[in-house]
This record gives sequence, C-alpha cells and structure tokens, in this order.
Amino acid sequence: MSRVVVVNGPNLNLLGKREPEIYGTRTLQDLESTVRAKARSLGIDVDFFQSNSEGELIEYLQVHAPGTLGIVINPAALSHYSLALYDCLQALALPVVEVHISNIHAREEFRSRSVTARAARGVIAGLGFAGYEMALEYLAKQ
Ligand code: CA2
Repeated sequence: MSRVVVVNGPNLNLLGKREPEIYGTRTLQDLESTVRAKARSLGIDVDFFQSNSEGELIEYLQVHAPGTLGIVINPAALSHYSLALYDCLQALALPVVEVHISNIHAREEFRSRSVTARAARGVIAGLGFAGYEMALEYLAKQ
C-alpha cells in the first residue's frame, strides 16, 4: 500500500499542554489519531514520528522516507534555521508538504522565514490540524 511519512519537530510533544491559545487544546496523540483516520479514508498508510532532536529527525527521514509517496513535515522551530534538515529534505527528492499549526506570518518576524520550506512543494500554515489532513490529500494524489 502507498505510504506517507508524517514528521513533527521539537516541542510538538507539548501540544495541548502549553500555549493553547496558539496551538489549541488537542494533544500530539490527538494529532496522530486525526492523521491516521485521514490516511485510512484515503487508503494510504502512514508512519508518524515526533522528536525533539534534529539528528533523530534526519535519521528517521533518511531511513523511512525513501519509497514513500512523500513527506508531511512540521519542522517546528527547525524551520527557521536548520540547513541540515533542509539538506536532508532536498537529498530525499520526494514531494514535501511543510505544515505549521499556527500562521507563522502573523507572529514574530523570525517565524516568517522558513529555510526548510525551500525544499517543499508547498506550505500550509495557520489551519491547525486540518493542514496535515490537506497535506495528506495532496500526497495521496501523487
Ligand atoms: O505553528 C507551528 O506549527 C510551528 O511550527 C510550531 C513551532 C514554532 O517554533 C514554529 O514557529 C511554528 C513550535 C512548536 C512548539 O509547540 C508547542 C506546542 C504546544 C505548547 C508549546 C509549544
């Protein structure tokens, strides 16, 4: 069956536990359930992973992304500075959709710039968990 990799970066394990006014009240486990339900409805498999470590995220992508339809990634703060993650995404040469739960363009200036987005087909920001579902819909058609 076709597979998509869904990866979440540093601090997203805190979803639902801190800053609910920005990130909502649903947890990372709720996000995983939402993503798995959407994947099921699209007839695709999903590998879901979160890490607070840049190196672990890169290792995970290098091992699990090849051969999949593509990558849904919320690199969290790594979006704003990680050239290592950018290089990793570029090297994988797969369709990438970058997702941000919050609207990074309506917040602090530093959040407006994403270095990883350059390796992405598209970016969805500000639509909460729905952004992940839309990204899956896009990749399922690839
Ligand atoms: O809006 C997003 O999805 C972000 O990628 C989230 C990152 C932030 O650095 C980006 O600028 C935008 C932060 C992830 C931290 O997540 C938390 C979740 C709940 C409570 C505290 C942090």
